[in-house]
Amino acid sequence: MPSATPSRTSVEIATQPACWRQAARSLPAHAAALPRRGERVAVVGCGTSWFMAQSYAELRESGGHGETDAFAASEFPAGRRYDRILAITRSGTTTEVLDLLGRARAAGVPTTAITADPATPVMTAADALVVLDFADEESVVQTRFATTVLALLRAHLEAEGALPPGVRSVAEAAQDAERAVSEELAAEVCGAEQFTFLGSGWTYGLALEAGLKMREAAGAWTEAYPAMEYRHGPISITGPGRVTWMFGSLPQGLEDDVARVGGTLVAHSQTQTQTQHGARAGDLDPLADLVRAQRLAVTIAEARGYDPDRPRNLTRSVVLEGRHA
Ligand code: F1P
Repeated sequence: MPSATPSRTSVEIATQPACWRQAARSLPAHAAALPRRGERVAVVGCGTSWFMAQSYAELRESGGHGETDAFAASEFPAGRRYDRILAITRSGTTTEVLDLLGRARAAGVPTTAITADPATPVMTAADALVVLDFADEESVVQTRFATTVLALLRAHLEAEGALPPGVRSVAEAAQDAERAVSEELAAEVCGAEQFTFLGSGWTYGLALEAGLKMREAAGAWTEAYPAMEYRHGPISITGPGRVTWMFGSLPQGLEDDVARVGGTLVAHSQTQTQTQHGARAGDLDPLADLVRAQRLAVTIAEARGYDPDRPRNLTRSVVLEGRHA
């Protein structure tokens, strides 16, 4: 049963529309530290921050701002040369990120870090910094910091005059998020046994993050795939009492495929054909849709008797002993 006092996680989730607007307003103060048009950029992070890195990399490259790759900080390919490495780390203490920034400095590659906490080692490890302390969280499980980073980066692409086709402004996304923080979640979804999250392009990172959130906060059985990969095997998991959740435009035929195997489909955007005819009333920006998945994670955690503020097996950041001062 949900407790009378809402969890810190729930409270922080509800502040996302305001955080995204504040991030967009703060852009002029941060723009000089962010990747320039044409730069070849690697975006890195761990966990949630890695998934935000993936979403941004897709948005940036498909918006025509330059080649952009995303890596888990621990998997950065040593031989690659980039014009800039952009690191995302809420805590500013994650060992793999700090190690990578150290190696980049030694190799003379410019680095920028986006963090929530200015009193941490990342402040000296990176060449340029973006501090989004207003979006920091008490919650161990990341929600608003991650989406606020993406809102800032999205606002930056928007300010440079090119978001990929079909991607809305941050102002519109924030408006959608107002709905996402308050609209009721369907009982059928809250009671499901398994969840497969799908995305395509920049929304694939959101699907990965939704899956991680549900595992971290609720210990839920989740999977995440690129939307077109789903029919190449993963659909075998779907069935009655199981959910398939699409972030962004629904590929043709997917609705029928999920129905055929008896699964429950969650999709808050139009199909790809409908996209060509403009947005449909009721569509939700995919980043706002992630807010719904965060809320679902809290709902399921509480239903299972877990405290979303004290996730199992998790700490605010992973600091590996003996690896970094
Ligand atoms: C990254 C991170 C979190 C994860 C966990 C451990 O933290 O992997 O995404 O939920 O709490 O740390 P950070 O580098 O963004 O602080």
